[in-house]
Amino acid sequence: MAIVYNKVKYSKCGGSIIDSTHILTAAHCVTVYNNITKVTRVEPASNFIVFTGSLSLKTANKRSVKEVISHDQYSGATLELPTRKLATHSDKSDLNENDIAILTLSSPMDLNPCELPICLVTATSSPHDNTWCEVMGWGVTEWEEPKADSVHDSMSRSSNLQSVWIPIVPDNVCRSMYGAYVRTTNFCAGSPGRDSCQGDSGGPLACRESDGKYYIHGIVSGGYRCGVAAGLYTKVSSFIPWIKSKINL
Ligand code: 4AZ
Repeated sequence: MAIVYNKVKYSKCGGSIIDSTHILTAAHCVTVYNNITKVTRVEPASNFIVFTGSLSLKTANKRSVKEVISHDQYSGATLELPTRKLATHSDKSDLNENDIAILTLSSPMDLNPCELPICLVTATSSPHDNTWCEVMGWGVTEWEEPKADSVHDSMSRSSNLQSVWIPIVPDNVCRSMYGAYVRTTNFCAGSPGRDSCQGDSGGPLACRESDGKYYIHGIVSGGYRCGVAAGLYTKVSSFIPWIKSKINL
């Protein structure tokens, strides 16, 4: 588990250590969307610091980033659509397609017991409906209306890692909440009161498999507010070929 800190926006996202030099996160954590030009731009590596190796932000190791690899089909544009809402609500929420990115660290970690990689799922392993998985992050514990420039630093956020077990929501139920934004490459998880929230984006939804190991099935992507419905997650199994095309695992 890692924190992806943007020192230009003063915003924080989660990330997952997948090997000694790579952090898996969300594309919306590493891109800026210009609603005038309608262009999504990947931010420079120098904007980011990755924190690892500690449950507390205060004692974490800080690492610089050499390269930002964001999915080139990431549709940041969906962030601005009027349909950005829960199907049954009129308010807006974050709904992104191909919301996945990889950060390459400037130098490798030595993979001590506090900085171990999480197992990646295989391309054919979908999360199982109604099973429970763990989502974690340093995000807020209560929804706050986003500020104009999406700077979240003044929000009440935890300096210690938080986690909660949440259920994988079947696609038909997810679709009744988020409509056409539910693709084959994302899924819903969570229930009222059990959810991720702002600042958790990019972090892992990890499921314990029958071998006793934790596998990353989801990346926190967005959803309608926090704790009222389910959240939306990037389905990691859909992006295994993409990940392998970008880095040697
Ligand atoms: C966000 O804005 C966000 N309840 C993350 C997760 C969820 C909603 C919003 C899911 O980063």
